[in-house]
Amino acid sequence: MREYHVALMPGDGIGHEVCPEGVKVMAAAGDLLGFRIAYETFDWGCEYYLRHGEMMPADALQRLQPFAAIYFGAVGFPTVPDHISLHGLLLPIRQAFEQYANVRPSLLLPGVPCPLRDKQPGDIDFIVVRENTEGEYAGAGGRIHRGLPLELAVETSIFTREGVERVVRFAAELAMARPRKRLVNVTKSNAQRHSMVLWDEVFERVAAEFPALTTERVLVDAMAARFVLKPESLDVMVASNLFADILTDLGSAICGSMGLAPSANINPERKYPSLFEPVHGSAPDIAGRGTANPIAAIWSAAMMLEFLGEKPAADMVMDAIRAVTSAGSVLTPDLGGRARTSEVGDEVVAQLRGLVEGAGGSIA
Ligand code: GGG
Repeated sequence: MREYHVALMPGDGIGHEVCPEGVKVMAAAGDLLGFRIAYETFDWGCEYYLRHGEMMPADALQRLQPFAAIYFGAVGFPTVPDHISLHGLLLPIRQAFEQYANVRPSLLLPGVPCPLRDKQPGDIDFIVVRENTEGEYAGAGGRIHRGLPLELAVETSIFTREGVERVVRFAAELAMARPRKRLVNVTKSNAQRHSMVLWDEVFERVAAEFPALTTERVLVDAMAARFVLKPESLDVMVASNLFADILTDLGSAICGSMGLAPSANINPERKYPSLFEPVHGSAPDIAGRGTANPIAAIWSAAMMLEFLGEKPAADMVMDAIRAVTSAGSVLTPDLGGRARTSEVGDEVVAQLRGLVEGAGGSIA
């Protein structure tokens, strides 16, 4: 039997509620399709920080390095400043493990009410590739004269030629693998005349290597409007760390819920483990109630299965998710339902089993 070793990091808040559902679904897929995932769980996050004064131990990266992948929940806790938790846990992992391509799909699933008028399932089907190791999240800067009237803070965005080139190439290859083969470069190079002009130049040079691609350059503000006005025109986009983070929250909103947005933080060279997590945060307002939508985490698990080489299982999990949203009878409150987090996970598993039985027991 094929076996994969995965680091399980639920993190904070609803991470503890949605990750078990992803684990449950992956176990069921493994039983049906002949693979097994062995987990080691790490309790790093804000509660660890409150006990130890650090979000994860000093040797965390060495301990994570041997795993095939990392399955992550969420980070953030009301009594820990967000910049401490994000810069203490997720960002060091993304940066040290060169997870430079953050793949964030937006798909309008069947049965999910769309806040945009007249949109049908499939009308929204795009992927944002977010530069994930530098840009506005590089962490370069500082504060001086704290508390004084002349207090000053500097936060410098870092854009390197190599950093831009590798993420644009990844996005171009991803777009080439999709039927429409369309790639939009999203920047703000009219205002940011140094870093984003470099980005645009690199984009043009890399895109020229892919003559079959249709490319476009759109400013990020115009792209925000296009998400709402014409999302069906979008296929693959590539954008900086901050711009893509903002756009993808909008992407999940137009697809009906933050609870439906998955992501993969990929090190394409596979030199380091990649990390899979829902886009949503720890949601302290609903944490502990058992009502968080686990679909984003389950979909992120499907992305992990595909990355591990289990594409039939990944496809089957996606079909099961579609069956659950389409039926509409077991949905969490964010989608207008009354189901609990674990009931949605159980329903995805039931649909998985149904799909295999429907195929006469042989999907591989
Ligand atoms: N599961 C993702 C998560 O916890 N996100 C919290 C957050 O603030 N993320 C910012 C980011 O992804 O850069």
